[in-house]
Amino acid sequence: MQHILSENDRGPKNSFTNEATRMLSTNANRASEAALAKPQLLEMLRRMLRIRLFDERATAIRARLPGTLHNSIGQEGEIVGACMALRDDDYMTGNHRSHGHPIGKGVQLAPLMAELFGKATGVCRGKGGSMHLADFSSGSLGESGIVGSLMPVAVGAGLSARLRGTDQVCLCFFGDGAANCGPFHESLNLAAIWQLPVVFLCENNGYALFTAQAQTSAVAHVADRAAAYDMPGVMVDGQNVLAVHEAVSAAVWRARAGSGPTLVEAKTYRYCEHSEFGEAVQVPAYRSQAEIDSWKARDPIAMFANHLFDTGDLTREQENAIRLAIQDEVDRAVTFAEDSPFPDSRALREDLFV
Ligand SMILES: Cc1ncc(C[n+]2csc(CCOP(=O)(O)OP(=O)(O)O)c2C)c(N)n1
Ligand SMILES: [Mg+2]
Repeated sequence: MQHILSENDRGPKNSFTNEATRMLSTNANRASEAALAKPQLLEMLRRMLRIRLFDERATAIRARLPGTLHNSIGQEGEIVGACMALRDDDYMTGNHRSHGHPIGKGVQLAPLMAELFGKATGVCRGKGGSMHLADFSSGSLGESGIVGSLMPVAVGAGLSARLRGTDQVCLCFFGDGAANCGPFHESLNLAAIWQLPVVFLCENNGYALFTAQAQTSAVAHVADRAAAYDMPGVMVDGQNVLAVHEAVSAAVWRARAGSGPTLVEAKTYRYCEHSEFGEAVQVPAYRSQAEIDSWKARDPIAMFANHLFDTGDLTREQENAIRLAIQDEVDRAVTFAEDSPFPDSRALREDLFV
């Protein structure tokens, strides 16, 4: 088992703190930069901003969208760092926090927003909504409201690649809460036994709903569980997009080479509440403002932009121009969704397996 963080830097058991992950940043920046050219670095920034601005807008208009939605604001670094370690023809599975993953994988904003509106022009023709969307054309195999349910699907995608003789890899996103569900154990075990090309990426944002990970896990770190499945377990600072890219690139390379799965745990944080409803929902006091502020002080987008300012790869004017262009993309996505029709009732029985 490999830990990027040393024993001392990982913090005491049962303490979820960003202190533990701070050490990683400097070295990871250097190593990952060596592999990334400037256009890729700027694309990383673009994709992180796309997730942030898309989810901010979706959250702002949540009352107009059917059902609830779960945003990924604060988690953009781990999503983009992981997705950009993939090839376009690789696969990806997600969960209920469901917009960032497809955006990271390259899904267009307009059909994604239309899906949230339930419109016929959506990626699933309006039948998936926020939580159950997929876009096979980009390798996004699905998002799902049933916690842990897509982990076996990721294993199946890995098995499919093996049987078809391709060198495709499947990246499997799941939360710290899902790590306590049966499908986590079954999926890691089977992927390890068959040495399948799957990268398990735990987005450890510290909480499942209102419950801290420390209260529900016997071990302090999800990555520690890799030992039980005889696969590498790697912890990484999820707020550092380059660190995540480096860790997941190594895991993807290993999977593609036929050496089997890896468990990567990205320590991250969600800024907003678990989910967004149209109406006010009573939230118990389960975390402090000081904790939220400490994570916001290490915002993945701001940290990466500052890094690019330092290296001379980006100016503040360029960052502003990128931000405005993406804001425009989001505006156009909302207009596209608003102007699109709802699915025809005759389409109700299409796309179903009966
Ligand atoms: C099988 C199952 N059990 C419980 C739930 C209720 N539920 C929805 S989201 C959630 C928390 C998931 O936490 P985590 O996996 O850490 O993801 P996060 O929301 O933190 O991104 C729970 C318990 C569910 N949807 N499915
Ligand atoms: Mg969580």
